[in-house]
Amino acid sequence: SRIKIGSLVFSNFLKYYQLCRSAVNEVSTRLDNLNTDFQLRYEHNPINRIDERIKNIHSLMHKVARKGIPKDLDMINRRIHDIAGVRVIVNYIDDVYLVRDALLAQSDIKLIRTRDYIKHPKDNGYRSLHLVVSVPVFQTDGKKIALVEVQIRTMGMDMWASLDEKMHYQAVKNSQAGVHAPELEKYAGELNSIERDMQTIFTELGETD
Ligand code: 0O2
Repeated sequence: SRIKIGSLVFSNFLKYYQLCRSAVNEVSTRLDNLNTDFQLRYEHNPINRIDERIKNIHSLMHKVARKGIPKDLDMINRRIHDIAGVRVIVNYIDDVYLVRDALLAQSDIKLIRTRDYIKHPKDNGYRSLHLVVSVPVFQTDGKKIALVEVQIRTMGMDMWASLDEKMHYQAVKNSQAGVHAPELEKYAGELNSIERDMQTIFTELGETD
């Protein structure tokens, strides 16, 4: 039980990861329930897909080193908020904020931080709404509070982000960073414009129902 990752005791680390896993399950279940409820009440599913992920230890340690964070669970917990991650892919742009509001309306979920890369896209064209929320998790020894990063984005934003990620990975492998960056930035804008037009049609159809 004294096996260590750097200076972190492995068994403590496992417990921490288990807390993050439970927090992801908690948030994901709540989102799934909200989606079903939206369907029953308004005949509209805002959520297309939910992806869950726990940051792997390699990428966590990379981030810890990059940010110069001491290898201490308390410090890691305080400074890194995306170990537990839930990505919500929604159908239309307005659904991003519909899902955000419905989640934050739950009295035991607290908003810790918002980064709205939809209202303020990154220079490369990346769009997505990032929330860090705290959520209660019930363990055998009582209630714990855990942080979860919730990324909410449309299908177009998600398609763009996955291509961007793949290109980034390829570029690192072939040392060709940024070759397609201008095209990608242009496509991000075009996708956004198409999704805004689709939103307009969807809203109009709803008004004439
Ligand atoms: P992975 O593999 O998804 O975990 P912070 O330290 O949290 O204050 P950080 O980490 O830059 O600052 O947080 P931010 O801006 O909220 O974004 C972190 C995550 O958003 C990334 O996680 C990506 O998932 C996603 N993301 C942000 N910018 C981009 C981008 O330009 N392109 C793509 N494809 N995704 C982006 P990780 O940790 O990088 O990776």
